[in-house]
Amino acid sequence: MLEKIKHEGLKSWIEEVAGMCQPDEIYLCNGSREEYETLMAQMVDAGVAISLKERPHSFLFRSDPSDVARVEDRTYVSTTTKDDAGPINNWMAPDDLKEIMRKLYDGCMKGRTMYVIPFSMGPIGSPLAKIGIQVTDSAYATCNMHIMTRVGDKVLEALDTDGDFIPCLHSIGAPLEPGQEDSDWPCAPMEEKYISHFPEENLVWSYGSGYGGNALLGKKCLSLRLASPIARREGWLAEHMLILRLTSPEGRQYHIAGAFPSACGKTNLAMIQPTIPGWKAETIGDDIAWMQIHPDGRLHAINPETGFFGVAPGTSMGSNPVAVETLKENVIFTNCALTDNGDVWWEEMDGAPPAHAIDWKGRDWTPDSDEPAAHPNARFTAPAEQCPIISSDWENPEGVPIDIFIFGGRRATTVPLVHEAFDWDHGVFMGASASSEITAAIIVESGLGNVRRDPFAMKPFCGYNMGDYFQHWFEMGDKMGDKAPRIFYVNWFRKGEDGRWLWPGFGDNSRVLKWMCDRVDGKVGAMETPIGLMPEDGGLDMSGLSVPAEDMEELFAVDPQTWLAELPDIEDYFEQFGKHFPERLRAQLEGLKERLNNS
Ligand code: SAT
Ligand code: MN
Repeated sequence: MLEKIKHEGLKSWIEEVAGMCQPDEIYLCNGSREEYETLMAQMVDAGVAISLKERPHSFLFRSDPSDVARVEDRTYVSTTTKDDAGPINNWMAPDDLKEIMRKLYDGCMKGRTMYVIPFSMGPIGSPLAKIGIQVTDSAYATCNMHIMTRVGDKVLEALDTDGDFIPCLHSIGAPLEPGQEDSDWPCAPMEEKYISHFPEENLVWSYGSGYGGNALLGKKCLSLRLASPIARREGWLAEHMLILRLTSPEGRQYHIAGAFPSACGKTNLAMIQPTIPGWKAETIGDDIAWMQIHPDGRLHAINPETGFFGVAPGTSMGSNPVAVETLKENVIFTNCALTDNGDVWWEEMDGAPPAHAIDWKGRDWTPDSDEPAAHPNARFTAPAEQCPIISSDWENPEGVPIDIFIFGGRRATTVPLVHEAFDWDHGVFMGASASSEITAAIIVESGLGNVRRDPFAMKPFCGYNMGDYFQHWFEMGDKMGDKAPRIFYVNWFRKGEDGRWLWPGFGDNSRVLKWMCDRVDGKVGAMETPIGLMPEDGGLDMSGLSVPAEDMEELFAVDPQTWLAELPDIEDYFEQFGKHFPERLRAQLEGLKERLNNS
């Protein structure tokens, strides 16, 4: 099986891992459709996957109830010194962490097959692409990798005999004794889960979880936690951002990259259907952007992935018709509910809830049940090429030139619908001080709904000291000068005192995007406020939409006292970066304080 591998370094790494994990068999993936179908058929036969009668080539999986999201407490950035990982990453020295994990890996694949997955993040041959090799004992992870990355022989060819690759070792951590019956979603207990990154040697070791970001190692592990320090060294950006193209009625194209924390609507925005006449949107990516300064001086972005791993609950014709279309076939669903006619269901799907379903835990469910039928972080894994508005340039190895950066999060109060940075440095401050209410996409101690700082939506994904990351952003701006993208901050989630959303969101967010495009072209003015530039009265195109005047006022309200009250929290947050904290960021904080005090 491994004869196909001509790369000695790769072969010896696989042999070393196999010696440690002791799988019954080793299988080298070729990335073919047939391979995917064979693996799926095996999982259906084993009762682990449910083939959906109502959706061609689509399958439902139910995870163990303990394995439903990324586990930030169990995620490590392991550098020689703690200082290099910085204050907001979990840290352990590489030798110590490896010693613990080697014991766990010892014999962990007994009774199982070890899949070897050669994959490329980014179009093979793109100057930005990176090759990884994931080894895993999960057929589920293997099938997901087929959708999310470019898997197969082409990758081995590109690697040739001596190319660079990033080794990514994954085990669910559940060896099988002879005769032992397997469970539907084997995984290790929480205290044995480790999602470990060794940026100094570009290595990922993940153990104990079969879920998404913990198991599909090309995604957060390689493309963000390892890629971010590589990007810093090499002078580019690896970001937790969607990429989309907007085309105006005049045919002018704008490219937008937006950073939002997990489960804050990145996929919805990436697939936006503008409600303003004549404007067209195309999707390029919904989660990760790799961006390099092009010879033309502008920042060009590629989406390193080939699929969408999106949150299912809330996805509907109202919120994201493009996703609904994308999900018609060839989809892997995880932790959704199963209807009696053999389809998936989740909360806020179109139409009435089913009278009966099987919930994500495999129990009978009716609309009277106390718990939701789908887990709030239930996911779909769908091929990007199935997206009806995927851009013809989504695999362009040169990427697309970014005009606009958007930062944002979920905030019920305080933060207005949109404001623009005065300049690049101020934009870096906006990204660095970004905050959001906690969503179900992560397991953290503080619980849902609490506000936390999530700089650049990279808190869980930055593979080095975040203070240095801020500095890197300043330096990228210096290099780009007046060719740098403009920076904006949005909050689609502001609520009235009665708890209602003030802004309709979804397709109507195009009104805000249009204002940004008009700003880029110098077509509209802006009002100066202490926190940034905001639309002038009537600056936002509201044609065909009626939002009560009081709501509009509240959406754009900036209360200096509320902002001043938030500054100590931002200051405390910044404090922890110590000598890594850039002076330029402190100057921004002082500037904001002064403007608020003078207003
Ligand atoms: O589980 S993932 O990390 O892949 C998705 C997310 O939280 O953004
Ligand atoms: Mn994400």
